[in-house]
Amino acid sequence: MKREEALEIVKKQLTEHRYQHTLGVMETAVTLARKYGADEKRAELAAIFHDYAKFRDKTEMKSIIIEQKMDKELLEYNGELWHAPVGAFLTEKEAGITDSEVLDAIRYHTSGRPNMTILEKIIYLADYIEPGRHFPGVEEVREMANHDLNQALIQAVKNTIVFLLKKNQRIFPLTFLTYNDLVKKED
Ligand code: DGI
Ligand code: FE
Ligand code: FE
Ligand code: FE
Repeated sequence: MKREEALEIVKKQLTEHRYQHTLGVMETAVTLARKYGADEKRAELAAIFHDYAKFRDKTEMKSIIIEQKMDKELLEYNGELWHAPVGAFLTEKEAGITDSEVLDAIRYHTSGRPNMTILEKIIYLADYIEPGRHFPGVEEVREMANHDLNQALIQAVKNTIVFLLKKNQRIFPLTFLTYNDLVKKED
């Protein structure tokens, strides 16, 4: 699918602010893909669709998680986690994207997972550091992303966990598994 067509599809699903975020993720993901040797077209497509389901009704997302036999544990955790796996499902169903690497990058963009592909890492990181993001620590991760994809990713996952802990939010187990897996590989 061409970039313009993909953007047209997601624009209808998003607020203007979220659409601008998506454009930022797209540009950042393509830059990272070029730098770290991932497929630039896949990075572009995954970035465009990564938040496709962000504003879906929570009841609809819950039904999809159950009907599609996704991890039911998701339902015990913050609903903000749901748009990633539901987004992968709807990107295939509604937009006809069937590339499993692209769909997995969408599916795991919020939690990560152990043994992430380069494409998955790039989408997670691009989502975190795109130019529209302004939160403490983001500049450090941007700088790290210029040198070392894995180090930058560890820092982004770590910051996310600490941010959630400070808000007394529960951490989805897959988020911890992602962190442990990345740190283990640095030993
Ligand atoms: O959709 P975005 O805002 O661009 O970013 P995202 O998909 O990476 O994250 C969405 C939200 O999910 C964000 O507020 C942080 C939250 N989140 C990520 N991992 C976890 C989590 N929330 C909980 N409760 N537990 C997690 O493990
Ligand atoms: Fe997201
Ligand atoms: Fe996002
Ligand atoms: Fe530098």
